[in-house]
Amino acid sequence: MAKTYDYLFKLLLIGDSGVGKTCLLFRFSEDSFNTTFISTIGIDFKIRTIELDGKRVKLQIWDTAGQERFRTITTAYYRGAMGIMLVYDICNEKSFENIKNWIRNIEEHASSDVEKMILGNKCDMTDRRQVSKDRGEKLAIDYGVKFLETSAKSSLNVEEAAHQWRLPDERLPRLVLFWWVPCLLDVFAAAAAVAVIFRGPYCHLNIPGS
Ligand SMILES: Nc1nc2c(ncn2[C@@H]2O[C@H](COP(=O)(O)OP(=O)(O)O)[C@@H](O)[C@H]2O)c(=O)[nH]1
Ligand SMILES: [Mg+2]
Repeated sequence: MAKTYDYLFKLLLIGDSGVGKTCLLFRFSEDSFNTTFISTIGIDFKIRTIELDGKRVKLQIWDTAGQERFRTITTAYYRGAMGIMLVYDICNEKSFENIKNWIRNIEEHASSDVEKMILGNKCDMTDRRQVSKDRGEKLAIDYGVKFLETSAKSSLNVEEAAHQWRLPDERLPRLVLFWWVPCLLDVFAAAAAVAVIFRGPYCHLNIPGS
């Protein structure tokens, strides 16, 4: 069967328990918000194909099965991830403070070039807000990552969050710039091998006193 996408992009949701990760996942994949199903079920991932820079990108979004409650997110969860959405709840100061700890956890377990984005969720609950948008933005600037305030309930910025990722191609120029280095090393190695085979080792050297 023909491939129906150009890229497969593995995204993860990370953050304290109760910040709305599972709701964001459902909002994004099924455009629904349901308050009853949540917390208990252990979903692995959901898939949706979107268009990004004219390419069909199959987003595979992984949600934790509640392991974050016990801080037992391991390397296995991070394996192969290209992007991580770090979520806090704007009505929960502690979940915001913990973003730093989650970033540390990512640095320990995930690949170093994984892209990150911070999401301040539940921004529909303005009357219960504890973390200002400015603080969220400042934290994201400190870590050099993107930032959005979202609401899985009202659906604000959920689509935007899914469309903010850079495709692997856009990271390519660095590779293209240095592709010739290994080629050059190969040429040197081949030349050395030819010299050794045809002339014998060191035969061209004039060793004084010999
Ligand atoms: N008002 C509001 N409530 C939300 C939002 N997202 C999630 N919730 C509620 O927050 C609670 C925890 O959500 P859940 O997705 O299970 O959080 P998780 O533990 O991070 O997966 C549930 O009661 C949701 O109904 C949101 O954007 N706005
Ligand atoms: Mg959950």
